Amino acid sequence: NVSKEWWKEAVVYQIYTRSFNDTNGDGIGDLQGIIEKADYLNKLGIDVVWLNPVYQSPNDDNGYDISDYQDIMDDFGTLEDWEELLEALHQRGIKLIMDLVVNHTSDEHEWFLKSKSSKDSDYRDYYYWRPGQDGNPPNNWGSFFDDTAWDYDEATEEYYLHLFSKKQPDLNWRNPEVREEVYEMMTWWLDKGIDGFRMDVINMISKPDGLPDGEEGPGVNGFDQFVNGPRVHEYLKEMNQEVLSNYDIMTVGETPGVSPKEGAKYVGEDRDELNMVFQFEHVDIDVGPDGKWGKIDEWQLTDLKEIMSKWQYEMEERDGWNSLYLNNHDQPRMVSRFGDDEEYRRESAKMLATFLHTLQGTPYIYQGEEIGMTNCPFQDIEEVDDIETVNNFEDIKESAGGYEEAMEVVRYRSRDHARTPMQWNDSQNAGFTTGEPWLKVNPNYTEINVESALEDEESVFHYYQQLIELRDQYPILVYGQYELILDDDQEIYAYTRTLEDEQLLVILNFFDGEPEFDLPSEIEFEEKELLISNYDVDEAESIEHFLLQPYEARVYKLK
Ligand code: TEU
Ligand code: CA
Repeated sequence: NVSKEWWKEAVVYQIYTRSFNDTNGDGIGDLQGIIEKADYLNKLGIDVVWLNPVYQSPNDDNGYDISDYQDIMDDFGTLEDWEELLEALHQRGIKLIMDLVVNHTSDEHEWFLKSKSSKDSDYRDYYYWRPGQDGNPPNNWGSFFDDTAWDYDEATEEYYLHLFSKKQPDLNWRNPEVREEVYEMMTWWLDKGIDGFRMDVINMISKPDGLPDGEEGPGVNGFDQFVNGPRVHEYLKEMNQEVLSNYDIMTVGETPGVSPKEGAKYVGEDRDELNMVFQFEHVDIDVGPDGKWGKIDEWQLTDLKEIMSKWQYEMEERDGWNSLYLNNHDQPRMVSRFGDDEEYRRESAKMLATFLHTLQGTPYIYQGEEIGMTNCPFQDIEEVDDIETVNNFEDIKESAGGYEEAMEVVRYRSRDHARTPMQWNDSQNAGFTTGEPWLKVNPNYTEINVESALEDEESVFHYYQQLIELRDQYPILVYGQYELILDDDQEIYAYTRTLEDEQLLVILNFFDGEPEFDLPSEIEFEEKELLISNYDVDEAESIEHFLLQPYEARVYKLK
């Protein structure tokens, strides 16, 4: 018996402001650009917008390096623009959640400038400063964007910790003053009327005593030490107590390296921490033994079923709630990765959308996903801006065995696939900007764009609209209990959802073959109703046994 909550019934739309819509011709998306598209968002039918960081930032990592938490990045506008955006969304019944990046700040944040100024500074202990060991860093931890997680400061002769770039020093959460500052800042935003937070790498905020060496690669060295650290739940309970519990909001924590069992500790109903986490198991499915930037791993549909089903079953069992996503600003485009971005782009985009919106959990749509945007054919590393791809490129070249081979990996995995400008129409720069776009526009914008999607009844956009409407209409889509069927099938992913005496049957062909579907005999019903499908289906047709078309998706309601 799952408890009812508005954030369980919501569909979230993620906006990467820099790439969404530019209104002043500087080539960078801005807050006015979102306001201009508020009716578009409303038309799609989404309930919540999640904004990637829009705070003051020197942009070493596109806003994930924050120099002032209580002001807006100049590129994006002003605090007044932000207030206007909040109102434009609220007027349309759309909620707004903000990105909370408090594992680290920018090295240009005044806390860090003070911290760095002297060993005796009152702010010294806001960050992790340690002496080296015989000229080497204090431990073996790696950074996601550099070899070592430590940078040496000549003036005070100590190293500071940065799990991401050296312009993103990690905050010291052991210091109660740091926690108080963070809670005050959160309260300031909540009092402005926002509806929640997405919390960046929130499971990395607690570092173990003594900062011991960790395991070496294939991923980032020391990962085992700094994720799900010893005091992380204590901090989140405190944050919940002091801040979150005072408001009717939603929270979603980004938690790399978390299993359902660990995940449930963050989101279990009686834990009083967060509402949901973004888990990474399914988006790491193609990460091989050499790590994220190594050789791309083959995966089977049964692997995906196993991961997703595990999360479906265990969240229900442990009174947690799933977040549902197949891409975001850090991941390649889902249709290129899990579907087919050529012949069956439209069909596979709809099939994957059906998948996301018919599982138990809250679906997150990443901008452009609703028109089936694809990965970008980057030819040259010069076309890529992302700090992660660029900083790792030397290593990628080495392990891939050459420049062209490395570009293959980039064309598969770079975060910039998600960050190319939103494709609004077929005019120059896809209607994103009248100036020079900050990042290359995907050349396929003449074909894939919002304007043509809105004109076409059969478009991916209209299919998303329909899926979102269905969730509003049928509580079983939100709350129904998931059960995998045809477990071993390598082409078809099928499941049922059950709520009281109702049942849904979801049938998804994940590939371009035409596999046979055989209805398991334990599924019994008298009447069936087709709720949605991505091909024309004869509704009278029996579903005991039939052939699926490439990337076909069907959802039936059974009685
Ligand atoms: O990402 C954290 C994270 O672990 C990864 O998903 C990251 O994108 C990287 O690809 C690891 O290989 C979050 C943000 O979503 C990301 O955009 C930021 O760069 C990062 O934290 C630092 O704030
Ligand atoms: Ca602009």
